[in-house]
Amino acid sequence: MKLYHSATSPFVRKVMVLLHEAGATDRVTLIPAAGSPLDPGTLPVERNPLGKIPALERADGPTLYDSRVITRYLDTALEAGLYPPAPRLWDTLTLEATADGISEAAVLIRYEFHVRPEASRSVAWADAQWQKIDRALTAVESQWIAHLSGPLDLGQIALGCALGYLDFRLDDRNWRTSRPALAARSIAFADRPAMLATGPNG
Ligand SMILES: N[C@@H](CCC(=O)N[C@@H](CS)C(=O)NCC(=O)O)C(=O)O
Repeated sequence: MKLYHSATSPFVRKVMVLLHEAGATDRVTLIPAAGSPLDPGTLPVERNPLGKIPALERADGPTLYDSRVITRYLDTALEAGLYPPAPRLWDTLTLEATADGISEAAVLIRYEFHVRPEASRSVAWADAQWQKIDRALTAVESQWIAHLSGPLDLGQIALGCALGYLDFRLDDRNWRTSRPALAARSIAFADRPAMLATGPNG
């Protein structure tokens, strides 16, 4: 399989962490890809019409995207067990959606200030994206800490990748302030070998 990859993407990182946790990094060849909505560059637009990564090219079927489809596919193919049976599955999927929403809003803030032409940038719009992140982090702090103590799943992995991206790109927003439980968990999670081996510094 070929994985269209960038070390800075929190969505690609989810897939890479799954592969590391499953001991299956040798199952994919990484294809470097980089670009943006304004300049697709080497993004796999022929494989994913949305022009986004990750995308997973398979020998025996159409290319898969987005990250949640790829992680479900690999979890099944590798029997990784990172999506638990229902009813816990619904919690795992909701946490994964919450974490991916944090990453999406953070990537949009990044694009706003580094991709959009300077004359059309909007601080108010970027701040509105941050409000989504802020609410999601507050929800995690108040409702999800017990889940984070449970068996490893894709909700936890997606959250670890989202927080890693906030530290990487939006550190000045100080997301840890008033979230002591999540801050402590994030430090422990970031120490997992699969996290240390992936991401912008992996
Ligand atoms: N919902 C998608 C989001 C993927 C995404 O936004 N990837 C970014 C890189 S972090 C990208 O490819 N951006 C290029 C673009 O938006 O044109 C997923 O989970 O895979």
